[in-house]
Amino acid sequence: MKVLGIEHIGLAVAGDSKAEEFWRTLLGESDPVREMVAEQGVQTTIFPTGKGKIELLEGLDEHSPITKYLQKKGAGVHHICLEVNNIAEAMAELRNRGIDLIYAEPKTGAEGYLINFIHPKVSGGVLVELAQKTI
Ligand code: CMX
Repeated sequence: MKVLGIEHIGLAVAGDSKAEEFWRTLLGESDPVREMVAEQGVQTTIFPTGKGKIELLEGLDEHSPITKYLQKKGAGVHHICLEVNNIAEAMAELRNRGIDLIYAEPKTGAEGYLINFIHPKVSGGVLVELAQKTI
């Protein structure tokens, strides 16, 4: 398993928050990439930083993991995402080492990445996403 680096940090934000304006100002980026990922229940707004991205996440409905997170913990860091070169290999290797992933098979996330997650209960409190670039 090869970790290529931090792909992004996912931040849970409320739809009416000032978060986007803040990140636009801080990063000097007036045109972040927006994508709705219905399967994940999220609207994403992605800012490049040069090394790794900042991904703002809004919940699409009450079933969204982001809506649940905001209700429980409030706005803040929702997950960190590590880019791997081969997610199937990474999942097999982690399972051999006793680390379970949330999905049996990878799903397609924002920007076409193949993704899976390690539950915060397993990692010591942080939701960890693994992502493999496909495009
Ligand atoms: N970070 C840290 N802890 C978290 C957490 C997070 N992101 N999400 C939930 N938790 C904690 C809760 O606080 C709770 O802890 P306690 O038992 O101590 O109270 C526990 O985990 C269970 O919380 P829950 O609200 O019952 O949440 P679920 O177990 O139903 O779901 C999770 C948690 C991680 C399995 C679910 O959020 C999930 O499947 N996440 C993966 C998909 C996802 O998050 N998609 C959005 C991002 C997509 C993208 O980046 O494109």
